[in-house]
Amino acid sequence: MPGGVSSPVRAFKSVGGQPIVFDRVKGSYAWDVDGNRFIDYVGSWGPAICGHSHPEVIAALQETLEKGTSFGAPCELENQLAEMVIDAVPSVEMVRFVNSGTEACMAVLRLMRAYTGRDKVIKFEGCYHGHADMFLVKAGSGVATLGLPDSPGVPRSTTANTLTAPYNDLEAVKELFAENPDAISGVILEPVVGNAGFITPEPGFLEGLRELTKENGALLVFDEVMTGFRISYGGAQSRFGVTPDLTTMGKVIGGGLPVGAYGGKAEIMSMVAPAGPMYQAGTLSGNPLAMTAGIKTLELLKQEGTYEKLESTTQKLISGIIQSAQEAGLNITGNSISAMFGFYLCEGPVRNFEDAKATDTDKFGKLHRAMLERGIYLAPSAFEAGFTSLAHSEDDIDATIKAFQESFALIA
Ligand code: HOZ
Repeated sequence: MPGGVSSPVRAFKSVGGQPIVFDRVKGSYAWDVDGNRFIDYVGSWGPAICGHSHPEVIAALQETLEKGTSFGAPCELENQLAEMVIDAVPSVEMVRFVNSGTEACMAVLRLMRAYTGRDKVIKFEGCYHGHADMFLVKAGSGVATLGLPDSPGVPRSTTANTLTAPYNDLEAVKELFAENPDAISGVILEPVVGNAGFITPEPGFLEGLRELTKENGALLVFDEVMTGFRISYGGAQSRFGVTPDLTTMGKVIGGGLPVGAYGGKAEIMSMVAPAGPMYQAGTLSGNPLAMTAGIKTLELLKQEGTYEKLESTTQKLISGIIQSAQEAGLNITGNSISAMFGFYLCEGPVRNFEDAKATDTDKFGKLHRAMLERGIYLAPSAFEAGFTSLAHSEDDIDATIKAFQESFALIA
């Protein structure tokens, strides 16, 4: 396997040392093959919002498993999950299930172009929308983590249609629209950035994009692969009160199994085959096991008080992290929303990817190692958000803050 892994960030290249090889996960914990236990803040990169291997999710999966692993035909479970997504996410009137966030973003891009008849797209520096050719321009996640220039193998003719702007910069977006009249299909963004660390939208940014796209006959697309059902039950669009035309999802809606989805206004989604001419298909799409895990996860999240609990757990954690770093005399800036958090070892503020790059990545590598030695598993990159879950207890958070205190003191 290239780099010994199935996805680049996992190789620990930017933090040094050897990757931890997991054996099993449960609740807020992961155990490695040597039997060491870690409090996990990666949560399988987002899906494990109810905690790993939740007993109700496992029981539901066992029941579905008895009926088979794949149908390759419509199943009732797809209808159930589709209804839940449509009820929860303001922009979604129709939804198509796929198998990953990358696939969802790849399809939504085709849909943006098909619907508008325009080829160009605006994305933001440091945002990551999966590994489709057109998105591998100033991308976040593994591309940022490994400091890679834009990937070889991506034709220049493809990325010529990808325009980029700094996050939180409405003026830059205005200029791109002015320079490319009637050519831009839409603007796609992570409404809260989780692939360049953790960057929140400034007041008016999302609203401004909504207005600008409308004025220019372009679509607004929220990539809620990370934020969907995490920032709130209805995602970032619900939390910030800005409704895009289209939305991509993944992670939480699969409850730990491979699922992605894209959805939006019925008029636009009706372009998708076989309702319309825009082609997109998939053998395992709508897979019964994946639908089951998604349905059960959303049912658990819908229970009263879940998001309040996630918010307070995460706030306690990030406050503890910031305080511990400051006590050690380190520069730090950090933030959390609901069950998502992040910090940068720099003075801040961090408004965009350029600011994020000021973080001390060498120090982060040392911190990562020190935390591992204390039984805490953080994302092995300074440019990935952290994730909490309903399973993270007060004791877990206290133990984590204590580990941060010791680790910051060590690296200061
Ligand atoms: N690109 C995802 C994180 N932003 C997944 C990384 C992984 O699974 O290794």
